[in-house]
Amino acid sequence: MARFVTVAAGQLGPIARTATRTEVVARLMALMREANGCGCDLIVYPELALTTFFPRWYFEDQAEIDSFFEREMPAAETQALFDLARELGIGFCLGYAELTVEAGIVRRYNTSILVDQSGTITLKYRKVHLPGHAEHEPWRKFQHLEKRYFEPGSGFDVASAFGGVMGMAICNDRRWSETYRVMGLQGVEMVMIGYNTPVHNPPAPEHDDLSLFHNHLVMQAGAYQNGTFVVGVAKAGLEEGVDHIGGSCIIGPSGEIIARCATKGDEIALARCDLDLCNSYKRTTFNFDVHRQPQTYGLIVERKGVTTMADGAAVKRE
Ligand code: CDT
Repeated sequence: MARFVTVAAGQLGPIARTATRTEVVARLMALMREANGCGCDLIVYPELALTTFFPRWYFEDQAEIDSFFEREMPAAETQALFDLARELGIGFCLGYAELTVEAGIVRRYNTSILVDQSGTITLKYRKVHLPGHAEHEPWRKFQHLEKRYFEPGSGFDVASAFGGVMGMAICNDRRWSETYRVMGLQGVEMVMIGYNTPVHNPPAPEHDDLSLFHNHLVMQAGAYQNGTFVVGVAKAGLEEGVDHIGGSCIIGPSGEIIARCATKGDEIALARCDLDLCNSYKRTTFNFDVHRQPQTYGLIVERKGVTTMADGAAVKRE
């Protein structure tokens, strides 16, 4: 019996700083209804999908920072999305800023959840690779303060859901091959990735013209090298003066893009994914059991940064 998941990439256009949660949830619900009308089982939304991408600003007032965070999921404003999912029988993957208290300590994560067709959270993921910087850097046209506002999560779990093995990553995670391989080693068949990617990267403006190419490059490689579908979903367009890439797409285990959004606004792209197409890759070229040589990969977990050999002595590269 073939295992099909019809999935929608639920791309969002810009969210203004003044937009309320209720207004944003109404946009998410409109996309959900459209996906449901097209026969989708699942819709994937972007990273931090409930607010504007606030790490672009340096804030000193913690209360102002915390206004972008959710203390409960669902909460009063997000309950309607869960209710609609249950009513329609459609699942969703949603990114948001999570504030939680663990052993009396306040923690803040950049989080994504997978919700099944009954409206139940089946998997939670907290972003591991937090890009940007922790201190205010006024020379930049805009900030990228994820290292200040969030702490890193701790793993890439997968869950059995929608008839397959499902996993999540968030934005910058998609650039790291380790992200996909850790889930690949757990047999992942669909990786859902929301993102907010400014076209301009202040420390490396020479990459700006390549930002859309790099977006597809890393997700297509991750899909092929692990024999998995990847669903990459942008919050796109000109948000509070900062232009963000679109390029939301669904990628098959061949590494090919099989569906993509055409605009930088609210839009769905969808594909009927036969999860058994993963098998051909997982059983041949990327049969990990047969071909991997983990005894030679020790440096990947032992060493964080680059160390070079200069004059026979190990030198850490800055
Ligand atoms: N949101 C996010 O992770 N954005 C980063 C921007 C990188 S430049 C600091 C990304 O990898 O797309």
